[in-house]
Amino acid sequence: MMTAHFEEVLKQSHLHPKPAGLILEYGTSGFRTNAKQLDHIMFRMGLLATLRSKKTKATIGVMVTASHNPEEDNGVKLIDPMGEMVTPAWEGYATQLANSEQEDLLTALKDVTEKEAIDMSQEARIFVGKDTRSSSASLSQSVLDGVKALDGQSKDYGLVTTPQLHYMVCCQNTQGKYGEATMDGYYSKLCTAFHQLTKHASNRTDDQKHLCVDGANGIGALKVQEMESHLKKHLQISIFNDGSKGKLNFQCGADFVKVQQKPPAGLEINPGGRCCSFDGDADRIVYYYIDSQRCFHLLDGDKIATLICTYLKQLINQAGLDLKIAVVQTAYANGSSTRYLEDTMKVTVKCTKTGVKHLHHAALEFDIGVYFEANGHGTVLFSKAAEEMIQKLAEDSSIKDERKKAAILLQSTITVINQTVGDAISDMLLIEAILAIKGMTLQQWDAIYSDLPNRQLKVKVSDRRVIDTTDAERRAVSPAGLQDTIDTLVKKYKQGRSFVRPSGTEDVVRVYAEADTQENADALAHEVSLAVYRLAGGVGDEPKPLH
Ligand code: 16G
Ligand code: MG
Repeated sequence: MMTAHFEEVLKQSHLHPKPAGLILEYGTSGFRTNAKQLDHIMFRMGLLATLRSKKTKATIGVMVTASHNPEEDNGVKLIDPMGEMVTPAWEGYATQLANSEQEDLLTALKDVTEKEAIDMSQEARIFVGKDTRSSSASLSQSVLDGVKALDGQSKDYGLVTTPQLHYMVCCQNTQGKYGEATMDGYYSKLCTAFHQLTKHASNRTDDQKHLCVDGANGIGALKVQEMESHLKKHLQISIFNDGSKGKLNFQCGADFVKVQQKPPAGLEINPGGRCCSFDGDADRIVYYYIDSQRCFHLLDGDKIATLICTYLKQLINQAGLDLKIAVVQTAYANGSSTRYLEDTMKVTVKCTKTGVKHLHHAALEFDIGVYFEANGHGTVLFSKAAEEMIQKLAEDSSIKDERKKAAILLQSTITVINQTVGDAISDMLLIEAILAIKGMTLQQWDAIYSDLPNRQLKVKVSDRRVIDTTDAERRAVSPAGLQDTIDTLVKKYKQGRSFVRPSGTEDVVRVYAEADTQENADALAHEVSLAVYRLAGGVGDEPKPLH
């Protein structure tokens, strides 16, 4: 029987041949590279997702996207039954399968089925989604071919944001308890909760209801348009970079805005107006505005986490609930945000390695875990016990007034949040609701704390794996001497902080520096880049000073 299944795989795999010698790795967010190199990977991920589905006896998701990367790239990642990232052991299988030469593919497949003791007669069901890249249509077809070759059932959701596909998978595997696994189900769940929340905001003016969204010329723009009828004018969105003319992620989108610290091209920005940018698959969001001097102000993932945390803490207190709230960040979090959260707000802050799965995992440890990367990817996780306590209180007819209101707000807050993964649309609705309820402007939100000036740079080296880190990527243990050099450099600058790490998505080493002034942050980043270049095998020209 095993052989029968695999014969079909063998036949089909020749239609999706692997270029000999090509080696790719399932990285921080799946496979990601130039779209031309990905056809065999897609087919094989269709196969692997089918095995994963048989193993877990649940629906598995496969998303075709390269997020904020250029249009020419593409990528793929697998989604586990509860809508979370696929478990690490299977990331390993993904790499093995991807790198097997054509003639070894069956052996590699058999290896997984044996190691995992997979019952091949078990049914399999796969949800597939894709972003708007021109390569995504044929690549997602290759995923579907892989599923079919192993006799799995598939449902093609077509164009969806990454978090929408995570949501669908979770809905399906919870038999609708998390929501209905349709686009309509997604929009009505989120928008109903948004209306419930904003009902509590008194006298919102049209100005306060208006938001400019930079869709990065990607899927997020399409989906915000699709959502508009559900919002019923409770939120009035002007969409820019909707993909009708501009190029995906080109001079726009959340990554561009965060890294360049300036507004995207193609967006009309007026002083004081609220603006936000999504990335290419709408799982990141950052906010920003320009002041009356036309000076740009960014509200990144750290500011978002702080806003959400402040709001939730207040509600929990009002509701009289004993729930522990914590914030999970990475080393990229601005030092000011960490200090504010720990010293002023007195909440627990945990630092993890970069990558959604690490933050998500850490956030699960708390009653309420708010996690955000500075780049704008994040969400809030409520433990089952916390959700039940909130639910019970909201339905308790013996409590009144403030407590009751807080419990009801908390309940709708849970509903508006996509707990499976960071979701730009869901985060946007949550942020808009919080600002409305608190009657807060972006300037007021921004004033909660002031960011320390910072700079991110990248250095090309011949092999980025020579850099090994520890302490949630805050310290380099190799190559020898690098950390000592960084320590010495950091001491030269007031409020200096810097760290280096190999990128998980690009062939570079990333450098982050922060200091009391922008000049100092830039100078520190440059000096650390030079140290990386010299001690870790830099290639090409030596990094030049920024000024
Ligand atoms: C991926 C990660 C993101 C992380 C980024 C870092 C997921 C879904 N996405 O986009 O969380 O911030 O990689 O990239 O995990 P880097 O390693 O190239 O700096
Ligand atoms: Mg993304």
